[in-house]
Amino acid sequence: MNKLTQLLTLPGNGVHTVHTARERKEKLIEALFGTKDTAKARAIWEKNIDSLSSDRPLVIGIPSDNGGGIQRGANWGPLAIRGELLREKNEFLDVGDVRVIPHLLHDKYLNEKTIRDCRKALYGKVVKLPVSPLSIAEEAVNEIYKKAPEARILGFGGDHSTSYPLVKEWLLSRSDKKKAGILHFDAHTDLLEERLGIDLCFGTWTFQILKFLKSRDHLLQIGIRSSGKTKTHWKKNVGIEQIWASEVAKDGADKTLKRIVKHFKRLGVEELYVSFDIDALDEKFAAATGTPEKEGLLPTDCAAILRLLSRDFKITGADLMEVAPFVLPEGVEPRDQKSSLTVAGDIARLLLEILRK
Ligand SMILES: [Mn+2]
Repeated sequence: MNKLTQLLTLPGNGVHTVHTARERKEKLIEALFGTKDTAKARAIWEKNIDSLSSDRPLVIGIPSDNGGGIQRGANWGPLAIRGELLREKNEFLDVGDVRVIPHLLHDKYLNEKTIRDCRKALYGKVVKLPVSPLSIAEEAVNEIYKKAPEARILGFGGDHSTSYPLVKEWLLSRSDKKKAGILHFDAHTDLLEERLGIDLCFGTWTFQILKFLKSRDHLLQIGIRSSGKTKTHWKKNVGIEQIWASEVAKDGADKTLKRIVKHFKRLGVEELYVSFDIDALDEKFAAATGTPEKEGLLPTDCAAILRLLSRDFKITGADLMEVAPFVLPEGVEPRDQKSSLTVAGDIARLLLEILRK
């Protein structure tokens, strides 16, 4: 049996439910595979995975919000984003969702008995496969790069901790670390070393990814505006370059793009991974998320920057994180929640477009 079809499940099905969201799941399966029949869809999906290649971008969902901590709900992101994405025809292969046990985060936090019990529950027998969402994602993405080293993967989260396995495996699979850079869109730095004793969560994943980089300046953050520390602190003490949202508002997309290009070119970077936390956008466009923030980036600026960036760099990996479709923050109209999902769909389409180049 293919390892991937054990680790993953049908697109949109990674959140284990019996009846909840059944219609949405069925709709997605029908849109992707042309049938409502799960057995038939599964056969097509397994065949797709067997013949996996790098001729078109791959989509993977990691529907886990167990690494979140303010307002959960991003576990429904992969299902909702795909629903928006499929409103228009798109060229990608959907490899499915990581199978999520919602109480787990990473296998390193578990004892042997729990791992054994969960293996039985997930795989029907005790097999040597991971059981926590981040561990399953690491193994699945690693397997994809083994099968298709040139694969361009677009991951849908999940809280932002689900970027950790995607970015880590992307970096580990690059032969020349000097040429690999990360552009990280976010309102927050996610640069804590640990949060309440946990080293892999939405607030720490970026810090934990730094050790896999050639050097810390190979990661550039954009959209930052909600940080207890100043920009100078992050640069001086942590070695991270940032472009805050206020600078983008002042300088505009063109000048910002030039800064980004200059930063990466100086380092000899040729290839980029784009991690996009939806809260990088202003809360007017991204209300349906755990920590919406005012005075953020405009979707038009992000689109201009990313499209032009893909002329100068190969963009070979990307993700869209923290989309929480059912979350309605105080003071937000249900109408705006819906439009924020439309924006998330636009960003997903944009990321696919730049991966396709
Ligand atoms: Mn984040």
